[in-house]
Amino acid sequence: MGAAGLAGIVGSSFLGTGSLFTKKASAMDKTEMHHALQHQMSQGMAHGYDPGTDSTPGLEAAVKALTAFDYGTVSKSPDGKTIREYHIQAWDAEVEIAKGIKFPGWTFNGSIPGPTLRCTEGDMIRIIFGNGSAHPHSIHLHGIHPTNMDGLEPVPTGNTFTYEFEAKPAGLHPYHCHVPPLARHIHKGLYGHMIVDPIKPRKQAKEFSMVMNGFDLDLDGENEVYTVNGYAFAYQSRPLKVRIGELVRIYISNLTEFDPINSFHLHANFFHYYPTGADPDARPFFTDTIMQCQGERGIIEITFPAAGKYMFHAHQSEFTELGWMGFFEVE
Ligand SMILES: [Cu+2]
Repeated sequence: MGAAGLAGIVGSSFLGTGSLFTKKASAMDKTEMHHALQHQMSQGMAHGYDPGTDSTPGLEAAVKALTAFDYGTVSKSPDGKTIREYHIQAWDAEVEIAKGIKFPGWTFNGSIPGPTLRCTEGDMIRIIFGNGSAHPHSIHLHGIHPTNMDGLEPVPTGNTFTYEFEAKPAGLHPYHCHVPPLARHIHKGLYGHMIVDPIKPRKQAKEFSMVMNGFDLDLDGENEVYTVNGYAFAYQSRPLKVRIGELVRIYISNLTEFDPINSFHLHANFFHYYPTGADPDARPFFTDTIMQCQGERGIIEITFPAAGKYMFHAHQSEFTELGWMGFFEVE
């Protein structure tokens, strides 16, 4: 489809003046967009960042997604178990994925990624799912549960379905729509995190949730923009502020469609990595780079030895230049 396809399909979603994407959408092709994103990255690297001036809705959403944990509405069952009830709606929405670029998404609760559900191993989970999208969808959760709660059954437009199961095992589990064609339903934005805390709590830490993803704007089966939590260079504009010596824990997954892997690389430091996080006593990897296939996830634990700005990004250089890069600011 090339340039004509991009202009036709994406054209209406460029925002216009005030951004790097000031050219008329009809005149912009994929090469130009790549150059604009690369320019944005190099500007940020050369001149630092200015948290005061950049506050688009997309950026704010990506910052919020780092620490927005939905514990549900809590009640107790007659036998004393904790019941957590969550409400998730699917609807179609344009979401801002980079400065000046909007994506015609299919969303859970209006954002890409959807909400980060959080609970403790053994809790009784109830997810009331309503489909307000124009297409049939479902919620397929990773984890151990009955097969009739596995989210393979499409929920038609206007219908609801209640998923009920016990949360297990501990760890980080992705959820996503499982209606065919799968690549399309997932890539449009229907995915998110469920964190199942172990019964014996992990060590106290400053915690962040990061979903690595990509956006194919011209529907050619390749991503044009890569992000964490849905907005290109979000944490270049807003570095993650942490303290020297503080334990930093990151729940990170790869829900990038169309590329076989994604990765996380940290500069000037090493971290511990627990794949899936299901065994809190597992011996972690000690490294500065991990990679994940689509659907893989894990828990990263970092402590920073000294003050400074520590860059982190995908180690695929292309992803880095197209939006997947940020900083920890250690004070
Ligand atoms: Cu779907």
